Amino acid sequence: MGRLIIVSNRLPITVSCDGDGIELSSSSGGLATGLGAVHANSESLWVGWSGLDASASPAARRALQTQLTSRRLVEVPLSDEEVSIFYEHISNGVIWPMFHDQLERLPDVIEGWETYESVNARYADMIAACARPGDTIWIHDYQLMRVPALLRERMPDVRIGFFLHIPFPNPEIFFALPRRQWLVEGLLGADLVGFHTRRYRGHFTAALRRLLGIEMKNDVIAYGKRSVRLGYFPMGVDSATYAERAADRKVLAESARLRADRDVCLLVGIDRLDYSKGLPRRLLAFERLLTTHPEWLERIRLVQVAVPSREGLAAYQSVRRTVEELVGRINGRFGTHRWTPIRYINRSVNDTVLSALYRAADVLLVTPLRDGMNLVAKEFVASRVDGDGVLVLSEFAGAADELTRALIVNPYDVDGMSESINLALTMPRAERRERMQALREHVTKHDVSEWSETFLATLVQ
Ligand code: GDG
Repeated sequence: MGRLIIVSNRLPITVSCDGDGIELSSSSGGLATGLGAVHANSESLWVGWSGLDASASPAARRALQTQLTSRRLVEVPLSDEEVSIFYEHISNGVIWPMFHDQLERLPDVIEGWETYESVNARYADMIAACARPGDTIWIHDYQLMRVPALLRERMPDVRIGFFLHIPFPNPEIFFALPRRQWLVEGLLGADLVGFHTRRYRGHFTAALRRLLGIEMKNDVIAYGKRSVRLGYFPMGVDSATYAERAADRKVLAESARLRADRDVCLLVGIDRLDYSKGLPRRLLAFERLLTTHPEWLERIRLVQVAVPSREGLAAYQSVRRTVEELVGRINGRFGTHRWTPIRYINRSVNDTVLSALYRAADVLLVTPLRDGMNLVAKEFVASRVDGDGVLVLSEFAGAADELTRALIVNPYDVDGMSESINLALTMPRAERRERMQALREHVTKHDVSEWSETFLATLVQ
């Protein structure tokens, strides 16, 4: 029986470097936590970049190596220039906005595809150096879309799966990308390409039809002498862990602190500070609510966690400025000496506070303009062991296909969102509980282990 080799741009760790010393902690992002259990419970290897600065001392590098080896992690080192071109410019500056339908954010001139290719080739080389016959390779996400084809050249017979964590755009948008065919051909080096939803797979098959004249039959396409399976696998969360944490003493104490003022209803938002997450319109909807429903003045509070992200890119600095201006304006306009409408937290919070926020919220706001899945929505549901709480969810998050008993909103419709928030705040208890029960049944049944097991079982079938 072969091993599993997981491949992602970043390894599931955060490295902090102090001179020659090194400290490793586990990352808490969706992909890292999602695959963490698979990695912990098997003989797998995990290949990726450590995030360690290229200027770290040789002693620090050696210390890192030892720690990585003990965790079965294999590093692909990247130079500063590669990080800047492959990761920041092409992956986050071109592919990310395009795949989230934000064509106007593309730079006028796109340069750096050669670096994307050469870095992807280095990942392929590293996998080929580690893999043994019979191993299964599972590659993740938009930074590594050329790796399946590059690895196939090096290892024609190895079993390769690829999962895209972000949406695949409508071909009308995707076709604007100068290197569209080359990227698609990169993915077709895999035996199985997986998406979060049926719709994203539909966009991909439409692109294949138009670019290569290929049709899918029974989830499979014929590509040269090989066949490639295309599937959709909605990612879940580790619902048992969230449920357990929600009942933890520390979490309950923190949640009680958040609810100290019993007359104030709590709205919560938790997002990376990314333009795709729809924060400005969410804040405008909150402002509109305070204007059109003044009965909520001094009776609601929004706690918004906005985790800093990709701060080197101008688009991210700009969304941060917009969000901070809006928070300042709304707090200045409506706040009183005893009440501040928005509590804005521009850093990540620890797991205890995260669970307490999920547990304490009357309403969770998940209103992205586009989101591959959105795990925050599912973590909230998994945390509501009390069976209460309302989820307001954007129709443009992949999660909306499954979480149909949430209050579904159009994140571009500020008025509509504000009315939906009012509806959420005034929803009768029986309806809240009935909706939450339906959501909980889904999220508990379709958890992250089901996701990884189904993907891997489809890959080896
Ligand atoms: C990409 C796709 C897709 C967030 N803030 C804190 C914190 N988090 C954790 C959440 C959650 C994860 O980060 C965020 O996952 P999302 O799914 O919401 O969003 P992306 O980061 O954009 O992820 C997305 C996902 O990949 C998986 O395929 O769903 O569509 O864009 O797990 O809990 N964790 C802690 N403190 C925070 O402040 N501890």
